[in-house]
Amino acid sequence: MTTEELYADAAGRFTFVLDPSTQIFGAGVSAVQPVEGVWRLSAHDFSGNQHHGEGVFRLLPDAPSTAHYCAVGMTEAVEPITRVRLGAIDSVSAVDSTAGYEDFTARSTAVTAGSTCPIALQGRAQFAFQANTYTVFVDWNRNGILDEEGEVYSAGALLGSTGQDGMEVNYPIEVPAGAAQGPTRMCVLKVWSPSSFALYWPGGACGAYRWGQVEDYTLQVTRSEAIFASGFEEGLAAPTVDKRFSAATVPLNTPTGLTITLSNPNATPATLSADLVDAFPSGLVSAANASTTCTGGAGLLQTGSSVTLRAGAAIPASGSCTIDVQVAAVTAGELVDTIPAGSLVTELGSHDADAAATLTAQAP
Ligand SMILES: [Ca+2]
Ligand SMILES: [Ca+2]
Repeated sequence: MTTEELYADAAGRFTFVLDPSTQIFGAGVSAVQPVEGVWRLSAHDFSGNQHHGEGVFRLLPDAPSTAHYCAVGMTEAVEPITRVRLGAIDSVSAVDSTAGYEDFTARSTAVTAGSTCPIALQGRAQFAFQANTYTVFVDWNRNGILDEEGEVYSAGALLGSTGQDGMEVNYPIEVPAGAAQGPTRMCVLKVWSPSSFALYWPGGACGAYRWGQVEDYTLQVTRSEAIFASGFEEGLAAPTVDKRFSAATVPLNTPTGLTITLSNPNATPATLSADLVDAFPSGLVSAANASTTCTGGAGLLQTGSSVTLRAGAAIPASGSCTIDVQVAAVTAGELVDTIPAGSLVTELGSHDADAAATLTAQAP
C-alpha cells in the first residue's frame, strides 16, 4: 500500500496496492509481506459520520496447485508439535526442534471418503500458563488451496503441555463423501494464544505466524468399493437442473429471459461428459445471444430453437452455474420447455428429474 494520498476515480473506487513495502501487522501474524492467506480490509471514515466498512479477501498464489502450496512458517520462536496420530500415521518429532516447518509428507495413511478419522495431536507450550490452538487443514478437492470451506478444522487447544506429558487434542476429522481420490495434503498448524481465555484460531494455512510449528502430511483418499450399476460411485450426489422463465405470462413476440441453473452438491467440480441440449418447444424461439457462467469446454451452441452447453464445461464444486437466453413465443398458448431427466451427464452422475418450465403466451 502506498504512503501517498489516495484519490478515488470518477466512479468512487479506490485501488490499494499491497507490495513488499507495505507495513502490515496483526494479531498472531507479523507479516510485513503481503503473504498468501486470508486478509480483512477495514475502512473508517474520519469525517465524524461514523461510516465504516470492512470485508474479507484472500491472497492466493498465481497458480495454486498440489505441487505448489503457499508458504507458512514461524517468525519468532518454534514451539513444536511433538506427536500426530491419524490412521497409520504415528509421527513423533523432536520436542526441541528449531524448524518452524517440518515436511512429513512422506508419512501417509489411507482414509476413505465418507468416513470419520480421529486425529490426536500433542505439542509443547513455552510456559505452563500458555495455550496453543491446533488447526488442521486438508485439501480435500486437491486444488492446491488448503483452507477453503470444509477444509479447516479447529481441532482444539492445550494449556501448558510439555509435549511429552501425554496431553493431547482429540478431534474427529470427517472425510467428505465427495473428496477427490489420491494423495491429499494435510497441514497441522499449532500456534500460540495469550491464554485459554483468548484463543487464537488461524483462518488460513498460509503466512507467517509468530510462535508454534507447522507439519505437513499426506492422506491417501480412496472411495468406498460400492459402485452403482450406472457406474457412479456411492457417496456422490447427482447434479441437478432447474429452469425458469423471467415472466410466467408474456405477450406474443416479446422477449423474456430463460435461465437454466445447473447445481453440484459435491466437493469436486462436475464436468459435463456429453452436450446438454435444451430443445425449445414448438412456438418458442431464441430472441438474443445466450450466455453462460459455466466455464470450460467449448461453451454454448445456439440455434433458433435450442441452446446447447458443450461437453467439457464444469459445474463448480458445491455450487452452481447458469445458462441465460432470451426467448420469445411466436404462437399463443402454454409452451412447456423440458430438459428430460438424464440429459445432464457429468462424471459425478446425471440429473434424475425432468426440469420443466411453462411460459404462457397471450395473443394480442
Ligand atoms: Ca514437530
Ligand atoms: Ca482445496
